[in-house]
Amino acid sequence: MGDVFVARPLMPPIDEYFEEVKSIWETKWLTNVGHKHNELEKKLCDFLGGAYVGLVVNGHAALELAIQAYGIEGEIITTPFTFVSTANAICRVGAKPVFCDICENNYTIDPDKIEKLVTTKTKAILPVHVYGNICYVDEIKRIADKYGLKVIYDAAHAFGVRYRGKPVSCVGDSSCYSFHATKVFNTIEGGAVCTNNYEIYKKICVLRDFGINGEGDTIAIGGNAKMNEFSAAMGICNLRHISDAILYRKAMAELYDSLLEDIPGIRTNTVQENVESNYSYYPIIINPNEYGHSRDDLFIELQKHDIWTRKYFYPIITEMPAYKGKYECDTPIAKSISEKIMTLPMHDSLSKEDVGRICEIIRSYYRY
Ligand code: T4K
Repeated sequence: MGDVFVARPLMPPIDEYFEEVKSIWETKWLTNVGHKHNELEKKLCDFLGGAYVGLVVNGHAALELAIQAYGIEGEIITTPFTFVSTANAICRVGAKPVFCDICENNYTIDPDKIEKLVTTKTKAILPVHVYGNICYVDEIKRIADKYGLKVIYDAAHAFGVRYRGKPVSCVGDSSCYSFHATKVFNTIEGGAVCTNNYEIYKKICVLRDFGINGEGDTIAIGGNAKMNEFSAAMGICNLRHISDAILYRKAMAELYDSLLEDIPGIRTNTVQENVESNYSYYPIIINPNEYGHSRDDLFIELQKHDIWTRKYFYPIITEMPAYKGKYECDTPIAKSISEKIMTLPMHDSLSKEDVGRICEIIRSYYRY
């Protein structure tokens, strides 16, 4: 039996990719907003349901550029239960992250705890959709409207997720996607800001290209965050297969659910009402008192069988050396979840047999 990884990239048949990149040899146009780039932006507008999609070099750049495009320099309310990129983006553009706790049931920001963190310096909320679960978007909108705050979603885990029948990128002011190799949809490395605001889209375009608006017209201090043509071609190909890939993930998630449901101390994820998930990740919570082992024990046990799970997200950001002691943080639920959570392998190369074997190891290890 070979290694089973937590994630594997979605890859089109190699001939399909060759066919797609052939024209690059004719045009010799490799980067700087080429044909493939523009084609992918258009196709993603349709898929993500936003009026504008600004492609960038990765999901982290999408976050930094979105915050910069809104000119936010004050406090931004987010959660410590996310990939470190979220908080790094806030800090690196000169804003201050204010950490809010999450909900026990879906691991996203707890809207009941946001309001008491709002101060005169608060400029935005940056909630994070996690694993394919979405934030309480309606409650977040109500709070943002009440205090005049922008809402920029970290939608790195939410590509293809739909809420009440519409792509989830339709909520909030902007949604930032990651198209990293390990994500549901990838452009090898890549990302995008999806927005309905033309001014913001234009700012993203300028900021990703050194701040250049046209020849001799540098209007902002931007960096280089442009997506190259090979990445865009990968995206064009992968977009043709994404619906099948998500359906396959759904089937694997349902298989996990059925095989894990009666193991004491193992809690699986529940797909939310009115949400079509993308099954980005398959998180489980391990309750050591009932299961007989901690999350860390199970992590090692699975490794012994070449099953490579991940502790997404452990530790919480405020416990990382770069952040510890620098920010006030009253987030007991996030801390407790981060100590009990593990994401099991979930991708479109996972076989039913892999899932069966993983669940059998988890079952046999119960109180062993
Ligand atoms: N916001 C959130 C909420 C995010 O989760 C992320 C990224 C971002 C923002 C920032 O987006 P990007 O700037 O990355 O676009 C990974 C990814 O690097 C990162 O994209 C992701 N989140 C994070 C949650 O996970 P690692 O260090 O855990 O990944 P790595 O390299 O260990 O890969 C995991 C598994 O995937 C490996 O065991 C094998 C497999 N793999 C990986 C790669 C890179 C492959 O099979 N092929 C590959 O090419 O960070």
